[in-house]
Amino acid sequence: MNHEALAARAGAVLRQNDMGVWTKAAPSLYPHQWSWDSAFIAIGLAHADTRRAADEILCLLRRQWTTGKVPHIVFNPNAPPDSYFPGPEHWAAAAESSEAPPGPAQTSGLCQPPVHAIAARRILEVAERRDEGIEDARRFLREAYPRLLAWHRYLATYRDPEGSGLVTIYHPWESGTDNSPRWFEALERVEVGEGLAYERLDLQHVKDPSERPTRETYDRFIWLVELIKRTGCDDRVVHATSPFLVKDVLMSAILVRANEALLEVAELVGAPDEDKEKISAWISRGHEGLAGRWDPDLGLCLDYDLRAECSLATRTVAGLSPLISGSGTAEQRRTLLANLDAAFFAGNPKLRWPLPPSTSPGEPRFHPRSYWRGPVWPVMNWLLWWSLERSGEEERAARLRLASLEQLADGRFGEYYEPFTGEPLGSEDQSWTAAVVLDWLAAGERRG
Ligand code: 9WN
Repeated sequence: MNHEALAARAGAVLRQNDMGVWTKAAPSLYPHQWSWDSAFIAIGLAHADTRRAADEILCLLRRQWTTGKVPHIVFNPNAPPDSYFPGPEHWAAAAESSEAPPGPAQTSGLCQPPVHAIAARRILEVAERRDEGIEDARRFLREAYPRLLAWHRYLATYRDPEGSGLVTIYHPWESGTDNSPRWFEALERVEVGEGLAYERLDLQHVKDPSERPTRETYDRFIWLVELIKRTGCDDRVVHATSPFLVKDVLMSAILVRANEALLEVAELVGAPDEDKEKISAWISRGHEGLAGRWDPDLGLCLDYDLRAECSLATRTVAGLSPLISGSGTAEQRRTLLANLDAAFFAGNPKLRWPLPPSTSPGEPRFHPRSYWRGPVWPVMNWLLWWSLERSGEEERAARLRLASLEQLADGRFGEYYEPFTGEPLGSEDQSWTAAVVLDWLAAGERRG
């Protein structure tokens, strides 16, 4: 497809999944609003309609918990009851928390990576570039700012009581890279209790079960949800009791960039100086935290298991996190860039396109079809591209963008891609894939 046809097709996918003021993550596999998906979706939507993009973010932020947590799923009240598990019925106990939005279960009790402030900032940027809807975008930022600040404060406090600059997750679903071998050892330590009975619905939506997590992994996912629900989704109790408690470097790196965006928003909306000082302190702390997770042997950044008190050493794209946050020394940066291009990542000669697989093909748990265990994810490439551009790596960023557009040129907008054959896997017409295509195409137009 040429770029014009690709843009039209991406726009059509977003319209097809559009629910008015929010967008389904995928037509049937994911019938609800997912947190970080919506942030990427807003970035894509902004190129067609900045107002609609702003609504996407606001709709999610209006379901924020009183602690500041932005939930990982906002449920679609009209989704068929057997369309996604665990759905609102399963999270009903979470809705009873006094911190949850009032009324029947509207959200899950987890959260996901905080891409939202990056998206919010970008909405105004696009409005200014198009010279259209600027006042409206500024109004949106004024409305979103206090909620975004509360969200980041939640991550800096409840999710980092140690003040380490690193975000703690309670469940692999919170990382957004659920099935990644990053979590394998920590998950293996979780003992599934008695009486776990549930029916998986995800396998009805994919052709090949190997594209989804195994039964053993899913049991642990659902068991962890069960334990979190038993605490009433109380952060302090989860911290004290959960068998799975991990410092996530990718989420922490995204938070650094999101705090940078929030700082710009704070400036734009005339926020008080103490807010800006706080946000700046979060940024410095984030860089320090990530620096502390550098592994000189692997030349990557590693997650940390708070329960087992050890690093989780696996080569996944999350290891490249300092490239996303712009952290680390110049030498570490050179090492990371060399590793990105190395044969164990995007430089593998067998790859269909030179794009980093979610897990290095050199890892024993690498699987080319299973989600997050090998396939290439366009949204991860968007994050890398966007950050590389920001840190002056324009040429490398341009290569990543062009290879990504080639990968997506068939207009099927897979959720993820088999790294060697380029086959789209998981869901097709995945909203965030269409959204990042729109942003990449717009970046090409800017360059003429
Ligand atoms: C669980 C919606 C979400 C993404 C995640 C991706 C996948 C859900 C699932 O789909 O996770 O949240 O059921 O597999 O891993 O990153 O936000 O697209």
